[in-house]
Amino acid sequence: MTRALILGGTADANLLAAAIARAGIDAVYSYGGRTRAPAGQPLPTRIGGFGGVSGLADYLRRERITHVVDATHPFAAEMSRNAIDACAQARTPLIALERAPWLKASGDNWIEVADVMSAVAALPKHRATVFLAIGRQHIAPFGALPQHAYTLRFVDPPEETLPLPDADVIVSRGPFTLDGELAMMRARGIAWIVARNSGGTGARAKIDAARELELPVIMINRPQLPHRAQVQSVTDVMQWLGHRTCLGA
Ligand code: 3Y8
Ligand code: NAP
Repeated sequence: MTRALILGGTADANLLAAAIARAGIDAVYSYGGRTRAPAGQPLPTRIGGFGGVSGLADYLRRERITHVVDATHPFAAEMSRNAIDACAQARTPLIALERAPWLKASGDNWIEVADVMSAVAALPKHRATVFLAIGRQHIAPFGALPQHAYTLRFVDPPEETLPLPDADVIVSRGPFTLDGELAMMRARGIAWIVARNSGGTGARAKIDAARELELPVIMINRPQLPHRAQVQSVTDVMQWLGHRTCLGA
């Protein structure tokens, strides 16, 4: 009898949860507890960490999970690595629902970097207006460049003072629209954008807006993950779970 654990927290995970609920498959949706009011799901939901690899392996055994789908974000590397190790320990089949990275199109002005520290190093030294579209967890390194006027975007309002003397926070959870991104960038005179190569559609609009406004994007590439089975569509996950969705579902 199938009982799936969905490691969620993304738009793709939400689409998968809807398909699983429609199919009547027994499953649990899991959030990491990063946001105050995560979107509701049509599945029983748990919120918070498992307690590392061993905590997740124990959870899989205790909850008699038969399949794990890692539908987390490409930058949720620790969760993804833990899932690989815990599923190996508990001998639970694992698959990742991984969306393709954004590819540079003609007209894009990208500076591709490996990590946040390299993104800081890629910014100009002279004062500039910079849109940091990388969330809240990795802001501190930009404190090395206090001369810039930063626009940040968080899901929830900041709880503590920011390590940046000139920073304004937009509180919004996305998905975002091209018109909205163009209007925001023009109104704020944004000259640089720092983004992660999340892929998917929920955060793509800022990349399209940057191309239209001919702005440079410092693009942080995804962390490397150990090998795991992965697919790029909800339909493929449903088939992996042993459920044939009607075509085009
Ligand atoms: C808690 C679940 C939906 C899903 C929305 C997607 C799209 C919008 C793009 C920008 C970039 C960023 C950030 C972002 C995107 C979707 C999707 C996606 C980027 C929620 C969610 C949770 C989170 C966690 C949050 C992180 C932060 C990252 C903001 C829910 C809304 C910047 C990633 O304040 C914090 O601590 C937030 C932390 C991890 C990255 C960071 O380091 O700050 N996502 N985002 C999940 C959990 O607890 O398990 O609250 O409902 C999900 C979504 N975020 O409803 O359609 O699917 O990718 N999320 C990045 O791309 O760099 C925003 O502003 O342009
Ligand atoms: P992370 O750094 O890879 O994970 C750190 C720890 O958080 C994990 O070891 C685990 O704790 C816990 N955790 C993370 N995701 C979890 C989940 N779905 N269910 C239960 N525990 C989880 O994770 P992150 O980058 O902060 O991402 C956290 C969540 O936000 C994920 O659901 C992810 O899909 C979503 N998200 C992240 C980004 C991003 O940019 N990183 C973007 C959009 C959405 P334990 O070790 O205690 O088990």
